[in-house]
Amino acid sequence: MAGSCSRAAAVPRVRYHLPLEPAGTLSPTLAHGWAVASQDGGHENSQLPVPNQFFLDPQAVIDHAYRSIDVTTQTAKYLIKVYYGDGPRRSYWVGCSTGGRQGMVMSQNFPDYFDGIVAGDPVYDLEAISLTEDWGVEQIYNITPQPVQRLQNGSPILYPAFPVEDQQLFTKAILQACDGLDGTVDGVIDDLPACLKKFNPASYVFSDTHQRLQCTGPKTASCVSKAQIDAVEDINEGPTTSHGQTIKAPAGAVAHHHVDNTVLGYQYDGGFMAPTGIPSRKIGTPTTTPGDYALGLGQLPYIWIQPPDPSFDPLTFNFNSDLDKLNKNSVLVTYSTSLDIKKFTRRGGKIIWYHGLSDPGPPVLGTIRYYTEMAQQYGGLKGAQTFSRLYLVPNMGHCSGGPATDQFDLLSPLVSWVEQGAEPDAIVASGTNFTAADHSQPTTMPLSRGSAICRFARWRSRKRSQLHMHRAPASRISRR
Ligand SMILES: [Ca+2]
Repeated sequence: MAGSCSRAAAVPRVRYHLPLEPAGTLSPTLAHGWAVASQDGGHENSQLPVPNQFFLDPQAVIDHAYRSIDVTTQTAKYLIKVYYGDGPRRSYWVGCSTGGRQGMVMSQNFPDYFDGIVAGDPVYDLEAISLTEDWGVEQIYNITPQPVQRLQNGSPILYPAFPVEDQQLFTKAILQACDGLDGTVDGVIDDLPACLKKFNPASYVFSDTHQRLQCTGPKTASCVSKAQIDAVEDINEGPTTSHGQTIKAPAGAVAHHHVDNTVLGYQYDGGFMAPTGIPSRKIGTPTTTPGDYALGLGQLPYIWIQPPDPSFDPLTFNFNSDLDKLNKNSVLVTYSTSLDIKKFTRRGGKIIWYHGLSDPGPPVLGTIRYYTEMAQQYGGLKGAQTFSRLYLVPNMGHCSGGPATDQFDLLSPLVSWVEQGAEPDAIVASGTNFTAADHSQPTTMPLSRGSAICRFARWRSRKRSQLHMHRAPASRISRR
């Protein structure tokens, strides 16, 4: 993932109407006439024996944190000036994942480089996200039947803990409970706040079979075990000590004017247990290890425990006794978790975040928390919306994927906002990944759909997994 999603775009003078393209991809492309630059974060994983090995090189960490973006941006602007005889009048950043984090770095630390920024599914606190991912995989590992199978490289196969039939049962339950709450049974939960008040996997009773999702006796094909539900609930809640105390990722506590660094869990959503949700990163498949094993888990031994110990098995990280080993200061975190973007906003900068509600990597609640706390610095949501937006995409996985309307263009509305003052509202989106298998009662809904993604309104934090969203007016949504 390192650097692979990052994109920098600098625009000389010309604007074009852009076709819809998948979220998180380079949009628009060179074919649309933009001057575009992209970079690799300062290293190529393919050239390293172990991808996370670059974390052992302090300069490589700085390059990955911010310097590669700085140098690339300056170089791109220089080349534009040389080629066109004049520098760009406007410059824009579009990125997802690491690219989303880098967009936030630009708003906080290089506020005069870009006029507009699109930051998707940002991994803005890598240490916290690494701990969330490690915690999640440990929950699945702990219920995997022994002996745990391993690939030749030692990576574990955890799929037997939660096979696809059980994943589908869980998805059936949450969709049966929540899909229709928004008025349309279509496999998408558009009213997640209402869903979260209603859906409790441990007590859910299927309306068609009148059986519980959680087995009341031995495990059968029509229920999932208490151990499986407990694991899912722990993944939802996020890391805690054995006394139930939440955990803070310490590197985030030294950033300038930093966001709350409590480590978060994953929101229940329609795509939570879809293949692109939790299964892709915490469970894996019969032949592949969970995706997080090479991502957040793989980072722990190289950067998040100090001193680094490449031989450390991240599945043995103890959320009680190992907390004092955590890295307390890393530019990877301190350069992207500041709430202070005043220099960016004072010169008219606009920033749009988006995040998949079923992202199994960086928890969507982290982006919501950042946005909410950032807004508090600017007079609340109303003040923040003079220069920013946050869009939450139901069912969408990390940057794209899942039974979701994951194809949309946020750059065009951003450009219109920066250059014409046209404030963005509901965004038209489409998707083609809808399948009957993700739905409790197969309907005649088409597999390709259009919808709208909505402006975020507010988050109530009585519980870590509660949120509220502004819903777009129905008249603006055209389903097809
Ligand atoms: Ca629905």
